Amino acid sequence: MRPAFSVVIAGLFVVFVGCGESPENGNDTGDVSEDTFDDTDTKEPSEDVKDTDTDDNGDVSQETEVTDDDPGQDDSEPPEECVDPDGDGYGEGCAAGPDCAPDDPLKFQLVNLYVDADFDGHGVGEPIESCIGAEILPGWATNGDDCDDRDPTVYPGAPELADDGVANGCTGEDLKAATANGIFVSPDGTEDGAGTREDPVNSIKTAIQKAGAQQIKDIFVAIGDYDESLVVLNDVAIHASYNPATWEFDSQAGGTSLYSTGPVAIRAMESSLVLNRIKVIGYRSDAGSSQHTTVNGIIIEDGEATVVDTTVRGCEITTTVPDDREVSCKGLWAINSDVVLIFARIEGGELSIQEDSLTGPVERNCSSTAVISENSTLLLFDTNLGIDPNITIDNSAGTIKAKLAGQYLDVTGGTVAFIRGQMVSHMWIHANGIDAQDDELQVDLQAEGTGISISGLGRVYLINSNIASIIANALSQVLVTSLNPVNATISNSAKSTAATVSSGTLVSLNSAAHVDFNEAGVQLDGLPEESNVSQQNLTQLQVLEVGQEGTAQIANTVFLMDGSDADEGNNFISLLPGASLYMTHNVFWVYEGDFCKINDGTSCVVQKTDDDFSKCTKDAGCLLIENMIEADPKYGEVPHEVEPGSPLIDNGIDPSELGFSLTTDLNNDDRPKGAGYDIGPVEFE
Ligand SMILES: [Ca+2]
Ligand SMILES: [Ca+2]
Ligand SMILES: [Ca+2]
Ligand SMILES: [Ca+2]
Repeated sequence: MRPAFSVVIAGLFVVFVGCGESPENGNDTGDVSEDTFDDTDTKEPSEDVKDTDTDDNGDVSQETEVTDDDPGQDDSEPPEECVDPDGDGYGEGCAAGPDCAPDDPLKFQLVNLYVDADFDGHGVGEPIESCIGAEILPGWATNGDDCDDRDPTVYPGAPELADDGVANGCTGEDLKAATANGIFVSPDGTEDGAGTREDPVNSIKTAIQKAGAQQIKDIFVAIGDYDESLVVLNDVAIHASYNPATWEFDSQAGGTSLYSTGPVAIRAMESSLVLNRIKVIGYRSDAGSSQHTTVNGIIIEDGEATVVDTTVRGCEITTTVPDDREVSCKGLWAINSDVVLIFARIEGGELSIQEDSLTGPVERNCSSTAVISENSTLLLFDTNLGIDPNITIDNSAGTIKAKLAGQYLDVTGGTVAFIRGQMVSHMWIHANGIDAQDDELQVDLQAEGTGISISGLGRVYLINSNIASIIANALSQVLVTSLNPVNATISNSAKSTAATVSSGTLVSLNSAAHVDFNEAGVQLDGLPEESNVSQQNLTQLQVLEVGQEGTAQIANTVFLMDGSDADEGNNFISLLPGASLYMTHNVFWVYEGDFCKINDGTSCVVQKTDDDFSKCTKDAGCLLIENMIEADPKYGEVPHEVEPGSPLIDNGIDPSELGFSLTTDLNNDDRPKGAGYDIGPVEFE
């Protein structure tokens, strides 16, 4: 028997996966879960259960395809002979099959699962019989055919990555550019080259056209810089960073970089794209007004992509902006696609808006996002995300407004698994030397950073990962030169939240979320007497915000907050009405101040002073709160070392009790060590 939490976790996916049988909204989730809490689930599965899904779909999403065998039928009204007391469509005599948990609507299918330590959808070892809901959680696979369960680039059917020393598909040999059939590209090639090793073309664009015409998939690109933007409409694998004399991979010589000449560096549609060892940089502009204000590194639309050992930077823009334009940079944008990122780094980009000597009203809006996932399935493995946007407005007068939004990961529908990853960033707005105009002055600066943002029916699994805060600063410096009294309204706001779940689901397992000091402030100089000044400076840190119909399931996770007691906006956790929160075996710590405060009422806010979780009621959305440890985790170097006595050690729950398989940690070391599982991304000795 598994504890109640596993039932809840498995079950919630049923709810959000959108089966016909499932409740229609998030408010029902709590009710279902409540029922499930008392469900002891001790019944043995029936003997004659059919094998509902043993196919090897090779799908990194690890989703099964068994949610509805007969989509044309109305499952809510099964045939009369179907005995289905829990109403999940499965049961004795039911068309969908027997129900392995007849009294639990959140579990219905019996499957043989294999441990999948590298999360590539292919497992190893002996099968483990499991009664589950609609989805297989990360860490499990429906097959046991992985030939290397420590390497997510290697499994049967994997895209072949040239010159990585292994046959990625488990059979044959490594593909080598020195001998392979392919189209070859070198800066020393020619536009009308044959595309051979001896006579390469000089652009990747030309190589893609040749590859399409010759029905060749592999393109080999020599070390160097390529100024071009790519549109990919056929299946190609771009292997880069080769010595053009030997066509051997050279890890020392600076690599291959693609510098976009347009608003999108690579746009792939209805195709399968492999990027291997390349650096992709979105549009660059050094100064002046940028030609493009919406810039993307890579867009994958209605297709699939495997991106390995690759860096993507959405933009490198230093620019002034016309008044009515917003500026945004995105690193990778997936739309209706399957994307796997392994050993990658994805950055929103270096976006810097710089204005000088303007007369108000001045309004500047800017955003930077590392990864956007729309109705897609993403696996990010050992991949880091970052953003680096800023706005500077100098020596200007009158009404000055600036807004900066930064995100690591924006998920609107679909499933994202973020495994062994890190997110670190910094963003700021500075307004310097702002003067009054006609004795009026208004400054409104808003910097807001969000680590993970989930909406729609999006689901994010955060496993063995770190979200470090986006440190947001909003600082203004006012210098009034006239002698007349002025009317001044000054507002500086700097907010950052590690994860926001507006709707959909966040699952955090063996991870860490850390929010750090933000700064919002104003310096006033030269104000004449009798001036009228109204000012507000707000800094806010939040680890987790869960909105209406949002669900967060947090286990074996450490939450850290670096903030001051003076910052009244700081919350560990903020639950809006309708939210659902499940937490077990976590460590919470605020570096300054006391511990958690929970406000009853229509919403549940866990702040950092006074009180404890006991006031976080079911009505407020706190459906399961247990084994919370409110203590200094005693990190040495976050999060890779701990000091003796750390509450992180051996205080975690066995992930299998929550329905997960987790046999390794952030460093690919085995779990557990010592007496039990540790809390956080790293397993300690
Ligand atoms: Ca059932
Ligand atoms: Ca595997
Ligand atoms: Ca593997
Ligand atoms: Ca290979």
